Amino acid sequence: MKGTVHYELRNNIALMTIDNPPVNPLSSGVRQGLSDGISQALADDNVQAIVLTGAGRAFIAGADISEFGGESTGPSLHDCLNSMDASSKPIVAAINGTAFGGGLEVALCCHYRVISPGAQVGLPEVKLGLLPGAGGTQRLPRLVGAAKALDFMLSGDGIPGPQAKELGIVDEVMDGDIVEAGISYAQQVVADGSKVRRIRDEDALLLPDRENPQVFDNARKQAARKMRKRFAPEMIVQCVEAAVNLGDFDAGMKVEAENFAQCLKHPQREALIHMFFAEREVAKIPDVPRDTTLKPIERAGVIGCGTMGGGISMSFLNVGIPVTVLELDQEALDRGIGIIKRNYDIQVQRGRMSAEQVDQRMGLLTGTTEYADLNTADVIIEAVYENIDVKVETFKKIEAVAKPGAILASNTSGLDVDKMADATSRPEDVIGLHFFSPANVMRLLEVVRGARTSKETIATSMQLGKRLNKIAVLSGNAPGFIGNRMLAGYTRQAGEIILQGATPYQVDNVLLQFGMPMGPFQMNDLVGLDLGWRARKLSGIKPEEVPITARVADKLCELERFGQKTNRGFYIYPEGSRAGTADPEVVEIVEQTSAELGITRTEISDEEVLKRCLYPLINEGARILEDGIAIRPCDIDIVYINGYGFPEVTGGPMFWADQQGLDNILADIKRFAETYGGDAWQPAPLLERLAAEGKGFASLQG
Ligand code: 3H9
Repeated sequence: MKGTVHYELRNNIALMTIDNPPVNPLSSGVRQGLSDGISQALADDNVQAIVLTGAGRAFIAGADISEFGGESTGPSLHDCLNSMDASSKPIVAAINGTAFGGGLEVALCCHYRVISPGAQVGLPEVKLGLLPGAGGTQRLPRLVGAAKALDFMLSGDGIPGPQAKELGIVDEVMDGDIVEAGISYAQQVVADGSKVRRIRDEDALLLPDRENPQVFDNARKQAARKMRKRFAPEMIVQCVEAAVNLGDFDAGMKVEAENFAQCLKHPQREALIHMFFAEREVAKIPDVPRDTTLKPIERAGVIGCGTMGGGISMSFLNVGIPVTVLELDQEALDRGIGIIKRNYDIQVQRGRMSAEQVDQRMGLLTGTTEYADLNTADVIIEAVYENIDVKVETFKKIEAVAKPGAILASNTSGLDVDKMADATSRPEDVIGLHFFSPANVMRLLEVVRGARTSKETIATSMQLGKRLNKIAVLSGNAPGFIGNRMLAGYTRQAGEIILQGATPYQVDNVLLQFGMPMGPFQMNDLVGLDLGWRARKLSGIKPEEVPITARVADKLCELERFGQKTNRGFYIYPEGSRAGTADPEVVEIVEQTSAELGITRTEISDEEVLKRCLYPLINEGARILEDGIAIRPCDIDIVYINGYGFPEVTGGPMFWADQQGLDNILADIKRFAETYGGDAWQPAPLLERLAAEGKGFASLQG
């Protein structure tokens, strides 16, 4: 059994300390310990009250997530909670650290709660596709009212002790040793007559909500806005409705149990729990030990203050790391710094930052046009034009000024990091740090290891990602790394499909319905169709050599339809709007292009559109695994969800592929190869092997 609960007597108080490192989830041993401890305390006449606390940094992090979907042993959590709730001796929760999910629900079964100021409480189940299923949906509304309870459960965010007191979740915030504070609180309860306060018996705050169905309408609207396509939010709202309208606690608990069971068996729950563990797994690099020495990062240098350089600088400033940003001339520097300031000012207008915070962040920023000014930086990231010769020259300049041991990083989105390392005499310090645009917003950071990058440089870069509030994934050094290499097949298929019979609007719509934040053609309009068009013109490529999938975009550019920036691209954008409308003229251009290429247009089903766009991601993902570019399938899932908007509720492309069945995917790929030919549909050997063995990508996870 995993975990335990220590039991000791402190005069007339039984102190129970949950011990299941590192964060005390409610694993089988903890449930057993809770159950035994309560029985022991109730049977001992010397015990007048019980104090429950956690060892280490957490009170209880919730149910043991790794037990979901499998067999569980030991007493059920509900049995433990019922015996606590029914206890004739008062129980005080001394919340020393994180009390999340089932952990907070345990505290709500205690009769009183005291908390350290720095401890957090939260019901984050919704983020895992679940609902608070240990009485949380029934007890919290009784404690704080339906509206606040819904807000708390639908956001899933934690709040610190003082806010928990303000909301009414805890009785006292207590400084100092929280265990001592809990014991003296319990002694006071005993001195006051040992009153036992059971939340289940209270309904004063529920009654007004019975006349106010608006509370639930609002919650549903909030969920639809913030958690598109999620299953759990509606389940939570229904539970709170039951708490309010049924009045009877046990009847409400029945609804909670039914809805929890529905969440538990829903594919979203499995996918989101996969994401939870994947986010932690990607930090583990098999050949880079956890205790690898980290280089201190106290100051950053950024080369280039355009869109990427500016966003990267903001990422550092946002976490208090001073930045020196370099531009070629004063005008470009002033413009870039002006944009950073404007971006912060917008945050102030939206109420997300104060003017003082902006001043403080801007105070950490220094502009320069001299490479020599980068000589104090612990990490220097170049964000110059995406061309290997330009990058190599930049690395020579960086090397000349960087202090010994500084990390020399490139923000390239797919170029050869080793070539840049070769330009220096210290390849062990060179690494790729691929931020995604807008760099101050997007969570993904692809960390690209070169052939000679040192373990210290890798470990420090992964840690730096965490410090910048990003999720860092390690990639090998191969063209396009993980994300952009996979993307190539996706965009190519989208381009081919519209020439074969679909419209750009059908393709975008299919992907939107799947849960992507935008379709490939909306994405093209956002990025700007002119980028590729101009690059092709500059390269002197002949019109007949332009890839067929770029022909429509190039024709749109000839009409000065560059995308959102000119209010016209694949879509028409009313002035000032980012929501485009379909344009029959574009459909005509697409049809005309098909005719010019001699392609007969036929109807393509939505199902085929989806498969043809997504399967190249999976097939290429398999190759990336075979080549050792990504360490694990879950690393690819994290990249695609956090960098490319792949819907989180699917668990990422590789997890989703397993759920579809690799044999089914392989059969479709073979069918597409027969119908459409070309090398695009060559199945990856790994995909063939796993399908033949009846396995999924998860079998590689180790
Ligand atoms: C629930 O409670 C359902 C109930 O309502 C109803 C039941 C009937 N279980 O994040 P960290 C592991 S649902 C198992 O790096 P931090 C984690 O995988 C649950 N394992 O630390 C990692 O392992 P490893 C609702 C868990 O300090 C290690 O602990 N609760 C659990 O940055 C350290 O984690 C939640 O959703 C768990 N519950 O953050 C809370 N939690 O070292 C989920 C963590 O092998 N947890 N682990 O990679 C968290 O949000 C954060 O872990 C926490 C600590 C804030 C607690």
